[in-house]
Amino acid sequence: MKVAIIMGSISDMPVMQEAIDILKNFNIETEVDIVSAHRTPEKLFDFSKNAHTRGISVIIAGAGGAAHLPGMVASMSPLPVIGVPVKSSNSIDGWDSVLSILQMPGGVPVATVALNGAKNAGILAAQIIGSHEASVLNKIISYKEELKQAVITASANLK
Ligand code: RP5
Repeated sequence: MKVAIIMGSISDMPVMQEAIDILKNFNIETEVDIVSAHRTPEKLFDFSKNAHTRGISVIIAGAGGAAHLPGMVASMSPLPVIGVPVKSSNSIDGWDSVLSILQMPGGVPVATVALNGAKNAGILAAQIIGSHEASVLNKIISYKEELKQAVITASANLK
């Protein structure tokens, strides 16, 4: 079971790296590539139509600005697509990225995370895989326990 992490531009990599890192933590194999909806449309079609034949089970797609990548992938792939709106340097506070990924038409869902929320995209992808793979599910359970313990420790340190 592999997670594909694609992004519209190499300029998205600093944000998308967080998804790669967290998936490594969970020992989930990743495939990373740049696929631009506007600059490499043929590659977008090829990737979207074939990803499910290559052992990929979840796709994380990040893009900024007129962020059509996640939605177009979702239009052609039967796999779940998680969209990461990236705040690009010339963006209008990131609203362009958020709205163009979030506001999908009925029938073609993209699970949209927060602006620059690549870490949560990685966790969500792991949870999807964990729903039918016990070893990954156990790692998610431990991860949530660590989050809880961090809050308990921070709270205790205030006293
Ligand atoms: C989008 O345009 C990319 O996803 C990126 O967030 C944004 C800017 O791309 P570059 O001009 O930096 O390549 O397609």
